[in-house]
Amino acid sequence: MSKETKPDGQGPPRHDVPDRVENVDWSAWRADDVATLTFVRRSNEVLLIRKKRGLGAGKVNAPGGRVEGEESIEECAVREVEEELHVTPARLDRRGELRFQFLDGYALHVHVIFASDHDGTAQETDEAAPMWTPVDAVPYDEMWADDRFWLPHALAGHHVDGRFIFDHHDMLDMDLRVRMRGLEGQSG
Ligand code: 6U4
Repeated sequence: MSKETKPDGQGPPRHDVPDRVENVDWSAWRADDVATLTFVRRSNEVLLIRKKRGLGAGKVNAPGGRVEGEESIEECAVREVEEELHVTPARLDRRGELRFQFLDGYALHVHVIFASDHDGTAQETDEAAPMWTPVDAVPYDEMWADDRFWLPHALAGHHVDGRFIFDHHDMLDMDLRVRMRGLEGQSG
């Protein structure tokens, strides 16, 4: 068995990884993994999870995970919500992109998906416990540090584009752009 350890965001810092967003060459940036986060909506609630294993275990997040093989972003979103909660999300809408650079070299590109419909009843699995949560009571203190900055905009229907530097679970720096809903067609 190979002892090679791949970066996973939780390793020791590498000295060649910038700790400021502005010092990353984003045009050359390549993600080690592409992943989805899927927010299923039902009236004024959103379906969150208490994550039980993997990156961010113990935290509250949306269901999601890494893209596998040749599947599309939407196929990944549906598969991950089905695997984690036995719910099939429907009427998917891409709501943003998040680029995470960890100091150990790990780079993760996350697509934020919203689902305005779903099929099935959320059930606890080995991976996650479901939490239907009022949108005005999202427990940001129990989530990844970046979520409090971009998720309120995404919940309001806006498109988010975020870049973040993390040292393990600590957010060191970020750059967030929000495209307001309704302004897409405007120029100037
Ligand atoms: P495997 O082992 O591949 O099944 P998988 O569920 O695919 O695991 P996982 O759990 O290792 O992936 O972690 C990827 C998930 O973690 C993605 O859904 C995005 C989420 N995630 C990672 N960093 C995050 C951050 N800073 N903020 C956030 N979600 C993050 O909101």
